[in-house]
Amino acid sequence: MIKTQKVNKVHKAYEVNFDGLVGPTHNYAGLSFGNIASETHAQSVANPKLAALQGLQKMYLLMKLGIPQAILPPHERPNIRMLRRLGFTGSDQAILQETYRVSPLIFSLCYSASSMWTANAATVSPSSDSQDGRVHFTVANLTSNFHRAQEAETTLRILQTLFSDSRHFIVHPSLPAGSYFGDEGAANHNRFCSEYGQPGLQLFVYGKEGYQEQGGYQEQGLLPKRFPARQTLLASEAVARLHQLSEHSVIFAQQNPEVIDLGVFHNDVISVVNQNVFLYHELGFRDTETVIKKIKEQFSGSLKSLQSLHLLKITESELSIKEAVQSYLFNSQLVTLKDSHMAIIAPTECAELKKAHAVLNRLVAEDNPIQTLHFVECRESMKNGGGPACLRLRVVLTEDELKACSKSVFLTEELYNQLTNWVNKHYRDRLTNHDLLDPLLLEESRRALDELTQILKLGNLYSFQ
Ligand code: SUG
Repeated sequence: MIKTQKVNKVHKAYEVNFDGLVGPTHNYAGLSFGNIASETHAQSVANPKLAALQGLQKMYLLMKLGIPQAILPPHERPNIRMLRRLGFTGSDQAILQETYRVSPLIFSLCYSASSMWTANAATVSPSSDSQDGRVHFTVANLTSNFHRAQEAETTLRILQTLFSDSRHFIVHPSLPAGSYFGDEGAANHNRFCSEYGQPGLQLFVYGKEGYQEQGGYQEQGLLPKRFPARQTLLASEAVARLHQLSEHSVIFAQQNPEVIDLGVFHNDVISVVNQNVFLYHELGFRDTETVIKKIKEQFSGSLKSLQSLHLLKITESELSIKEAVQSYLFNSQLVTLKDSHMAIIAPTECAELKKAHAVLNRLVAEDNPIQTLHFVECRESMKNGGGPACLRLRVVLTEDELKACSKSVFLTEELYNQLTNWVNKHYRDRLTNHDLLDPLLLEESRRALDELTQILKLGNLYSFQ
């Protein structure tokens, strides 16, 4: 990492949300060990049409609030290319049949629509923070779960397509595979700043160091005992180096292993930052007080920020970790509106849990920048453990960078209507695990994705094209 801090010129910048569009094979396969919602809803009936529409409605709300909103397309599923790599041969349909015969598990992994959770697509650092003055992306390798690890290749291609201007952007391929460098992207990364275009302080949160699988670490309370820790410190450090961040503007903090064991598989299930506001749970980190102390020192020290920092702590008695996982309160989106007030976009599950609703009401009533509360319905995604914040990748862009990236994926009223019609035309409203065996699903999905690349003007993005 870089020892000195280069001062980049400050430009006005915007935070753009790149939401993952839910793909036509959205289903509940119970693939994520340690993600309680995924396990609980395994084998239930999914509604891909509703899932995609709920995602689009959330994007529409954000756009209407005046926040730039863009879209990342779904990945091609079933992933026939991957099945060929795994040794299956023949026609596409023959490959699917043979895969199911040999391993229903591999079959189901290759149908997962998990690319919708774009908070796991990559880690992003704005140009104001990087030594070379460019926006850096590192694609997440998602090595903890195969159904997610297969996303990296396509994510790289999509980001390189959208951010192709190398004067402004650099997209790094995912870190090497293997347990040492497990990287889950922006879900374990937060950024403090005064204004988006000002240099920021980046908080990288990890679950384990990377080499602690054996040797009594669990007994010492350094590793979770029940569920896996997905993000490693080694990976977070590598991303900070790749992004050319100054060592004064980063903090590495360990998640509390006990909360991972309660279902907090990513840090964005237990904290969220926007600019100078940090909403966190007192038990979220292994040593929360030290983390807060460091944030305070570095926010006023290296950022030289004159703005006050709002540290909004939620205690265990106000909302337990279990209730946080149930309601996904911390997976709300915290966004800055035009008048520099903030809004909190929470999942409707928070309105249904009295204690979560009370926390949100308190936050809005108190003296801090959060002034409005919106509930969004994303139940289809929530049932797989993906709340509002999981569905979006935040990218801070200056005016020049906005001009340099692909505009065709930015949501407008017209694009919203086009995509809504497109979903209604192509998506099923009921999908069971058994339905994945239907040979027509492959054709339907390809037809949908082919049309989508035309709507979004993405060229031939998919391998079947
Ligand atoms: O990686 N669920 C995803 C949810 C990702 C949530 N993202 C963030 N917290 N940012 C995961 O566990 C479940 C798929 C299934 O079971 O079919 C799944 O992959």
